[in-house]
Amino acid sequence: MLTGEIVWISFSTNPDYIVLTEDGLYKVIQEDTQSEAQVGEFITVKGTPRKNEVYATEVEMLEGEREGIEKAKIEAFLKKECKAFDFELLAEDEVMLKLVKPLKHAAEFMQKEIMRCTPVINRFHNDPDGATSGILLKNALLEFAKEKNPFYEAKWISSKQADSAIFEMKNVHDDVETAKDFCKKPVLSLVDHGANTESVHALEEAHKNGFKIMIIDHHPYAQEAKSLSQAFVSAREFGGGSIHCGGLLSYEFALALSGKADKKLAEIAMEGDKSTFFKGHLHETLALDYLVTKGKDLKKYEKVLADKHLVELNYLKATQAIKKAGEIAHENTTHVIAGRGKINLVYLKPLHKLTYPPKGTSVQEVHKHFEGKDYPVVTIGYDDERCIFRVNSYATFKANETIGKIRKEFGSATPSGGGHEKAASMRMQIPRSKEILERVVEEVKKELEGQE
Ligand SMILES: [Mn+2]
Repeated sequence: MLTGEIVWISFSTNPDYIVLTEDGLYKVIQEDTQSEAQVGEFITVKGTPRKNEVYATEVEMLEGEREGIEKAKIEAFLKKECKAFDFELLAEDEVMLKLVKPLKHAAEFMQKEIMRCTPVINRFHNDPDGATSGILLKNALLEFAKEKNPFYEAKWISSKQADSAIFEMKNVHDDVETAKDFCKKPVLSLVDHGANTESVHALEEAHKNGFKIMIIDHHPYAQEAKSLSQAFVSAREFGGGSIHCGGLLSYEFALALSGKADKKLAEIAMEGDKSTFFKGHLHETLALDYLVTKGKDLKKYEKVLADKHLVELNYLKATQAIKKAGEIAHENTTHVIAGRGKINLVYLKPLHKLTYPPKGTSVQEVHKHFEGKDYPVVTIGYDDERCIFRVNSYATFKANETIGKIRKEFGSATPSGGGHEKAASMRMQIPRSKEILERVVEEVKKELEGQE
């Protein structure tokens, strides 16, 4: 006899059940019975056991007090089975040390979901940091499943590449559709994106739709994003930031979840996000940077990363594309003299036809020739919708501060913007973009003229 909670039901006329009991998972095959139970209901089954399968001769539903007793036993079983591994920190500082607890909590949360056969939507940011995060997550979930849940299927994990660092309303609609393929709601895992204020609206919608949510991120975070999540790992919550990148956090999460993780993926992530925790140079990083703009297929990324020749091929394609973009950017650059300093204005529209590299890389291609100069240089890439700033080390100008000032002046005509002192960007709205750009240049000019 077997008693437990139904955690999975097959899509068939006389369905099989996967039942979570106080001593593990069993598949119940209905041969002589024809019950129609729901996920989350408790049953007692009589029948012939064969390994972890039972051929049912009798299925009885449990209710009330008996259900309560079984529920408590299963909770106790999950508590015993789902314990995060101790893990070493690849990069150790105060922020990472403080993240150990939320990482372990997130790992145990996911372990329990895997034990419950919950499908996972594994959404990741569309850059090398995000893509490696997505790979680390998926593999850790499958590794844990391999050890603990023989019924868990790889196809229950739906990996999806985001279009930005924002979890959007259209994503929720897509996830609601994905959920229809399963007998239960998947848990939503958002890595290297989704924690910011701009994502809150969609997170609320996902919550309303019954999704449990896990977020692992290092972008600026909103308190609401934390409140809406069952598990929330944010480097920003403990004073961290860009160097504590998604792939680094996902690597530690993977170790906590399954005891195993590929360190190289964390290194690619760190290089991709320019984390100072990693000093090396890997061709995989640029290859992946190129690949994420050409498709959205996590399996393809893994295939390329596992093959030296494919890495080189994609690295070369990326390098050539950057060189070409740099030439176009250079041809479309004008200069403004500002005291001892200089402003480079790169018109980005001619680059729109290129799907790779990102516009920031093209701006950097122009800017890099001025990096070591002994006078201040600010390079601004612009089109009707954005300004991208690069500031050389000599300049005391702070791009993020000027963006803040401009955004205060123009309000909703500059819907978003920010970044660092030396590299930042701002969105502009079309009817006023020319006027905004003129103000930006005026402001930068004043700052550079004020510097010796
Ligand atoms: Mn990142």
